[in-house]
Amino acid sequence: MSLDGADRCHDHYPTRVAQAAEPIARIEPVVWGSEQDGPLDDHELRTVADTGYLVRPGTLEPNWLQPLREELQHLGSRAAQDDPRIIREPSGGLRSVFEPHRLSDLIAEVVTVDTVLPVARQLLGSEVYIHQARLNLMPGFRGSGFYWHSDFETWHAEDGMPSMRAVSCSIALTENYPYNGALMVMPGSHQTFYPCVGATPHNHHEASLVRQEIGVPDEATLTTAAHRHGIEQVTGPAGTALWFDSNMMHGSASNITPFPRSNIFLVFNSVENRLCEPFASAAPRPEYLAARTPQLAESSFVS
Ligand code: 6CS
Ligand code: FE
Repeated sequence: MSLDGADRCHDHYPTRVAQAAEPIARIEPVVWGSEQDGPLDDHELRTVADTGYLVRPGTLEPNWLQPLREELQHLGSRAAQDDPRIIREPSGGLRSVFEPHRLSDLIAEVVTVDTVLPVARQLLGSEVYIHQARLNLMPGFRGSGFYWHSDFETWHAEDGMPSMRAVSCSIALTENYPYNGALMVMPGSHQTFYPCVGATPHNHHEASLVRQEIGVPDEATLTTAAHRHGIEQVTGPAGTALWFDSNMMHGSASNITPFPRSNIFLVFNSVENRLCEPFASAAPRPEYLAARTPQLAESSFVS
């Protein structure tokens, strides 16, 4: 379902409202393509539709992993101190690096491997482009977590993403144990949009990427959602990909173990779902957080 013209930018999911609002049932499909459109089989497609996520071990072969971990360290040490794409932990360590696919050819290659790009195209049922990419380092001892949130709520409110037709692919570069900050999801929560209370502060991303307090559901809503959907933790060896719907409620605990939980986080958006003006923010976020001018690359990949 792709809306043309003015309908395309109609706000179906009002959020950042003045007082608590009822949850809104999702109107879009979750999976837009079918079995013959890519590498996922019918069971995998149904898993994504029903739960909102899919774990695919072996997405990156072992020979990718050490070069990527070294690249991750190089990016962190090479980046200019005042580069806004570098997000640091309160302790000063590296937390995230945005636009890594533009800073590293090796990471740009990951985007187009046959276990990544074709899956995104199949799930979204169209050509795709990178809405946002980041490296999350979640270092040992000092990696602070990510509070519960729906990415789509932020991308809708602050980036102007009109519909739930985007999918995230988080590829583990280190082992994800239950105890080193592995992602937690609420299976099935992708079918409900939870409006959040509180107007978007000016330049919100300068705070929210370290600790998000606006654009997160209140504790009563999260309690109801957790009882309704349960909580699953996604663990697995390096090279495993977690695909999850843009509206999946997720979060991760802090990492006080010696074992880093680093991943490459790629967000694919459908070319049918290009950004409108923000639905609940005065100004769009910077290009490195939300691509507003995706270009066609030589690999016929829109990045
Ligand atoms: O604000 C964002 O776009 C980012 N924030 C989080 C916590 N997850 C999604 C995304 O990377
Ligand atoms: Fe997120």
